[in-house]
Amino acid sequence: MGAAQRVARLQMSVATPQSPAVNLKFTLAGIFDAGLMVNPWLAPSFRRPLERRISIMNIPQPGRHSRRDYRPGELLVRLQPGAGFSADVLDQLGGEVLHRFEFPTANLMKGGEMLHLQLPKGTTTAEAMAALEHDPRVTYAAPNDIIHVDQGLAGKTSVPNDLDKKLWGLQAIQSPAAWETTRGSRNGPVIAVLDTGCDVNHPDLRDNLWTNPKEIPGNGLDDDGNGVVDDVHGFFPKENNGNLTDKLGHGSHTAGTIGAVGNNGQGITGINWEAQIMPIKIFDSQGQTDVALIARGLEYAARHGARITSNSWGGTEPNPALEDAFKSCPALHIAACGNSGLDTDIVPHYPSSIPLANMISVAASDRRDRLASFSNFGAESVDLAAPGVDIYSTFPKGRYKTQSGTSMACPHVSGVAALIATAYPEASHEEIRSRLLEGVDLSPSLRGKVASGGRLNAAKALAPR
Ligand SMILES: [Ca+2]
Ligand SMILES: [Ca+2]
Ligand SMILES: [Ca+2]
Repeated sequence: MGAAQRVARLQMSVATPQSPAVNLKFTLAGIFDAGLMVNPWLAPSFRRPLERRISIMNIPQPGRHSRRDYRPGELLVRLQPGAGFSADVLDQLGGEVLHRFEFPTANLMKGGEMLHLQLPKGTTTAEAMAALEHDPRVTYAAPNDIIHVDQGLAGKTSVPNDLDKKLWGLQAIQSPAAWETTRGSRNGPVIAVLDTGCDVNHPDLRDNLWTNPKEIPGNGLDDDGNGVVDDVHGFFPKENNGNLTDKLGHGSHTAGTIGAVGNNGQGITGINWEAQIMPIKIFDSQGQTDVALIARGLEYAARHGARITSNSWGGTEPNPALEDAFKSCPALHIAACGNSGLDTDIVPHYPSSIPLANMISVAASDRRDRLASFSNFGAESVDLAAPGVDIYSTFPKGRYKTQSGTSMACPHVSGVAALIATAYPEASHEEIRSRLLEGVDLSPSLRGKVASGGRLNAAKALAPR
């Protein structure tokens, strides 16, 4: 079965805390829903998932999945180095170039160009892939996988009176001690959050958003000439504008953990009291994205100086264009490792399993520093754990909400990475990585499950060395 014939099947769900019995059920459902052919103890070559599956990293909810496909009639093509833009290839296929990726770094330029193509009517993606499979001018031709967000069940809806108790994750990672070194900065690192958007008017978020200084809001014009209309605080690649409306809430929640405004007398504080969060709305308001939109988002992040990207989503099927886009964005990438309860050393998960020096994969832990029952793990492919159970954070329309998932663990690490980059602006990716991984609190439950054997500790990560 060729890649083009594989069925794309993608979902996202928002989690609610579950009893162990329910969690087991969800884990099993996740395995079956992931389409694994055989049990996970067989050799890797027999373990290939039948279906593409990309989900926002909350706990999977059975029965909420929607069957998806790649975008019909579209193609992501990487040309061979030196081929340049090959008119021949396009002449052969027909169709048009929807986007020619231009990352500011040399990575893609070392290879040939990466193009997003619309094929002519009557030509299927599978036919085009077959035609290019052995073409010497082409490195790969990949389908533009659709990724679907499924909101799933809501978390706890009650807003507690004692917010400090709800923010157990920030206490567990010793944020108060870390804040003696730095509380973040509005001139600090730009943190791109690739997610469902952001409530840019939320009183606990609006002051901590990155701002494009030369873009005038709401005039329908691209004032700064970067090719995107009204991109004041971030980017919505589907519409090529700055509309970040977050109907699903997932992106507002992850942004709040990284950098809800601290010490402003309301709501919560993020790990960064002050921050520059750049929401990149890769998922549209119907909960869909695809590899081309994700790559556009990473291209934007790279071109606008993002130091860190936070990725609370993923799937099990590799796509060469997705890997290229992460390679070509020079930021430090933090990614959730997934919620299927699986070993990603055996069943890789993307983007978290992309083998890059600047990729950090995050599992979820609970209040007792145990691996969360839903969390993926991997002694080699997952770097560390962070709080991901019952995480309280910002939600659209000025609200707050408790949610669980590796989606919630990932922004804890992104937030601490931002604190490190604020306190030590010259720190390399390698230094930030080693501070994060060597600074964990070791936990017996996490030994052999994540490479560092421990759970994030902000204070240790920031300690002078
Ligand atoms: Ca613009
Ligand atoms: Ca404008
Ligand atoms: Ca606040």
